[in-house]
Amino acid sequence: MDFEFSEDQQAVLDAVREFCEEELKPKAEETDASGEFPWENLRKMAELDLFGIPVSEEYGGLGMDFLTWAAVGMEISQACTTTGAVFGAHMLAQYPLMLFGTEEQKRKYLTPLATGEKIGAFGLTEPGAGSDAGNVRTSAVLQDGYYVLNGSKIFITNAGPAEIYIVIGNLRPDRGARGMTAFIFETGYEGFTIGKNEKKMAFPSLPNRELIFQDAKTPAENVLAGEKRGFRVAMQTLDVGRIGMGIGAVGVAEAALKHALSYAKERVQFGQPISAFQAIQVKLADMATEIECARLLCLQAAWLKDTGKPFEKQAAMAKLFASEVAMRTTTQAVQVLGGYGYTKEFPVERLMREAKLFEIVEGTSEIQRLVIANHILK
Ligand code: COS
Repeated sequence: MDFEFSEDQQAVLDAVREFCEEELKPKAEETDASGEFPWENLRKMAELDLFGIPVSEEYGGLGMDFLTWAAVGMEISQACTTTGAVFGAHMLAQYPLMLFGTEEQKRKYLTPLATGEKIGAFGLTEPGAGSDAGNVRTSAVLQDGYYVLNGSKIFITNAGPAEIYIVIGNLRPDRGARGMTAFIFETGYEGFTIGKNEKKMAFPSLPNRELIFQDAKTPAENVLAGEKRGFRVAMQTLDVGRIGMGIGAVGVAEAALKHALSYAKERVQFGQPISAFQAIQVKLADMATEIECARLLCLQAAWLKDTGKPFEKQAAMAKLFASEVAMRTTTQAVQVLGGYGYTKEFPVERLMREAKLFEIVEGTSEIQRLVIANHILK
């Protein structure tokens, strides 16, 4: 087994690390506090071709793999958690197009997403369809060459700034998952509007908004993967999305460990840096070990995907483990910083609030355990 990145992968990673150090990290606090979508960061990432890493060159991508995408995502998330979350959510719109898009859909929609010219979002969740993803009630009817949708979506990451949306509607709401169908929507389509933004525990600069469909029309050719295949589209999208959330969680955990390490080396108590005390060393060692395990699980899931092997179980494990590691690591980082860790002077309290998102979004820890159990009991 080879754990080395190839020369090409390493070259991308080196460029990304430099970009993160110079551009993202220095203004990560500002990006978080601003409440503004991080357009400037995203524009620079587009210049570096970071949005289309696993997309083939004919659709504007780099033609690389999900392993590189995952490793890059970890670097971005570690440097700026908000930008990392946008990067992860963007893939939820790209991936179903990569997997199911017709040639025309790929040219029209995948290309601007891969080049970073446009941001994407994925609309599945509804007030009554969260963990129960098969219960989508947004109705869809084919009329005069258009699908007409009525209903709403909630908590949609990137909604607002995004210009391309993959939306799961239902041709037969009475038949649950069996009627679900995926559609492509663009900003400005008749009857399609963006609703309220959620005020959250963390990530104020990351939009999580409602999508509202009131006789909203999308052309018939914008059906993705064919009628009544929407549940499969959603599940397969979430498989990759879970790797995306895993890498975001690893980034948050790594950022917390870095702050804990530097504080422990500087903070003097009882006449020596607290890093000299075994009580602190044990915490730091556990944090580092767990992060390494989470990172390897995420990279393994991405590698399995790249090699065409089943990766769904590993993706769920990666998301589950990495998000719980992020929660444990950030909690311990606050503990290492003590009273200062509880203040807003240091970023670890923010990281702890951010970590909680990953245990919930794109399938709660409980759902990941169900998915894993289904696989191992098969
Ligand atoms: N890839 C492809 N097909 C899949 C799949 C996957 N990962 N998971 C399920 N399917 C298919 C099954 O093969 C089955 O097909 P058939 O009807 O042809 O046999 C069908 O989908 C139904 O599968 P299953 O019975 O397992 O579905 P459930 O309704 O029991 O749902 C869970 C399973 C709970 C795992 C699913 O609803 C889920 O993942 N929920 C969480 C959703 C989520 O993450 N929400 C947050 C969204 S944030 S964007």
